[in-house]
Amino acid sequence: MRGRWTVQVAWVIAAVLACVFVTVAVVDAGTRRSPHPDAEEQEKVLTNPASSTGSCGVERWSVKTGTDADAGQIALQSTTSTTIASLAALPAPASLPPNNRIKPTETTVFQVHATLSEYKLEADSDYHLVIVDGASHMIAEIPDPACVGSTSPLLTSIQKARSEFDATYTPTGSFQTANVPVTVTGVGFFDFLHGQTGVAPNGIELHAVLDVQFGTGGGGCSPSQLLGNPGFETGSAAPWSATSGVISNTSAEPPRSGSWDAWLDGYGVTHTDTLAQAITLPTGCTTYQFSFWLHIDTAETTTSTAYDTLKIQVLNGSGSVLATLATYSNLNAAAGYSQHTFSLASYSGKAITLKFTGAEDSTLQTSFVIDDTGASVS
Ligand SMILES: [Ca+2]
Ligand SMILES: [Ca+2]
Repeated sequence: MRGRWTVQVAWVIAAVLACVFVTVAVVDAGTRRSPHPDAEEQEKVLTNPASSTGSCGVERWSVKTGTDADAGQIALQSTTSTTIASLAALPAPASLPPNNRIKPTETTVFQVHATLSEYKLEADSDYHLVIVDGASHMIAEIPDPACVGSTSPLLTSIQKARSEFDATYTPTGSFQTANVPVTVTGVGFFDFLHGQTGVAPNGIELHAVLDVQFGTGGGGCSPSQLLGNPGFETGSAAPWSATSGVISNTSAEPPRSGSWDAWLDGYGVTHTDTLAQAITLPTGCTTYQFSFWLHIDTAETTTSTAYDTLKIQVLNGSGSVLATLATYSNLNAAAGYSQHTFSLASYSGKAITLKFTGAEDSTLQTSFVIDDTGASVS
C-alpha cells in the first residue's frame, strides 16, 4: 500500500574485486515518493548509500552497466553513427537474458544526434534522458558510477558522461525540459516495455551512455587541423605522397612561408605531378575547411586555352574521385600566392584523400606552387 513502508530486507554481502564489501538491501520501490512517478519507478532497487538516490537498479543491471558475462564483447573501439529512427526500427528480441547481451545491438556503441527533450534522476540513480529526432524518440540512461561495478569496462566512460551532464544540468526526481541539441554515445540496450517515459516502441535504449555533448555542433568536435606537414617544412613529403621533385626549397619558386613548398610541374614537357594526403574527418563539427595557398606562373601566352592544369580532388578510401573541388590552369597565372578554401562538410565522418594533380602539355612550362595547406575542423 502506498505510503507504508513495506521493507523486505535481504542483506547481501558482496565481495567486490578489490575486496570491498558492499552492503545492500532490497526495497520495494513502489513505496518511494516521487512528484511525477512513472512506471520505471516501479522497478526494484537495491539500497546503496553511495549513490545519488541511495539506491541502484536490479533488472538487467549487469547488462546496463557492463558487468554481465558478455561485457568483454562490447566493441568499445568503434562507434556506429545512427539515428533514433534506425534504432527504433530494430526488431525487439523475444526475450531478454538477465546477464547476457543481445548481439550485435547490445555489443555495439552507437552515436546519435538528437534533441534532449527532458531528463530526470530515477529511483535507481540513473539519469533518464528522453532524446527525440522528429517523430522518433528513445531513452538514454547515464548510470550513477556508484552503481557500476569496478570491473566494468564502461566505468570510466560512464563517469565522464555523468560529469558532462552534471556540468550543464542538475537532474532531480522530477522531469525537467531541456530541448537542446545533443550528441549521445552509448551502448545499445533493449529494455522491457513497462511504460517508461520516452521509451522507443521496441524498448531500445542507449544504456549505458558513455559520452554526452551539448550544442548545435552536435558536440564531440575537437577543433583541430588534420593535415600533417601542412607547410612542407619537414623538407620531405610524408605524410603527403608526392611525385619526385615536388617538395622543394629552391629559390626559383619561393615558399609562401618557411623554407619549403610543393612545386608541381614547371618542366615545359608532357608531365604530371601529384600531391596527396589521406585524412579522416570527425563527425559533430560545424566547420570543415580545406585551404591552401597557390602560386601559378607560366610561359604560356594564350589568354584563352588551359594547356596546363591543376586539379584539386577529393578521393574515397578506394581512390575513386568523389569530387573535383577546383581546376586551375595557366590562365590563372599571377604574381604571389592566393588562398583558396573549400568546405569538406559533406565528408564528415569519412576517410578521404585530398589530391592535387598538375598536368602539363608538351611545351611551355606552368608551375603550380602550393604552401600552407590546412584541413581545419571546429
Ligand atoms: Ca612552407
Ligand atoms: Ca604548357
